Amino acid sequence: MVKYDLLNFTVRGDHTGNLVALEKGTDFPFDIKRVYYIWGTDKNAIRGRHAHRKLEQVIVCTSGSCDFILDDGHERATVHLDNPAVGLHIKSNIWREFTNFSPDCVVMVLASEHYDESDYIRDYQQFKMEIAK
Ligand code: T46
Repeated sequence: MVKYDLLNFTVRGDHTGNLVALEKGTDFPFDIKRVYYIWGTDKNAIRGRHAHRKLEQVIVCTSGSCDFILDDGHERATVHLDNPAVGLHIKSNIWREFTNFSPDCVVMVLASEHYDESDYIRDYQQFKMEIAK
């Protein structure tokens, strides 16, 4: 089984709408050092195609939907994200691709580290080699 978690955030909602607050220590599995978001992606584009050596991330589809394909080198799992109150928690050494973007899709990512290209494994054979060590 590919290891990942789906975090159900507490929603503070009333008749005017909904709010999710994520606070260090109480609602979140790590200290957030970076936030980025992705939108305006073609439906069939495939993003990702890499793994991280150290980085942990929580991925939230704040609008619309998309599919994350996770691969631990042995098995694959597809996670459909379409709920802003759910976060996909991915730890290190998981190959990820994401696709099937709805036109209104906005993917927000909360990351445990600053951006560091040397943390990326962008070649699948290299990924297989590193996890076999
Ligand atoms: C991930 C998935 C879910 C930066 O300069 N700073 C940043 O913090 C990030 C994330 C990217 N970049 C630059 C690097 C590339 O020149 O932005 C460009 C696009 O990045 P990339 O091709 O890595 O984007 P995705 O959507 O394939 O992957 C991103 C994250 O990089 C990755 O960590 O897990 O989103």
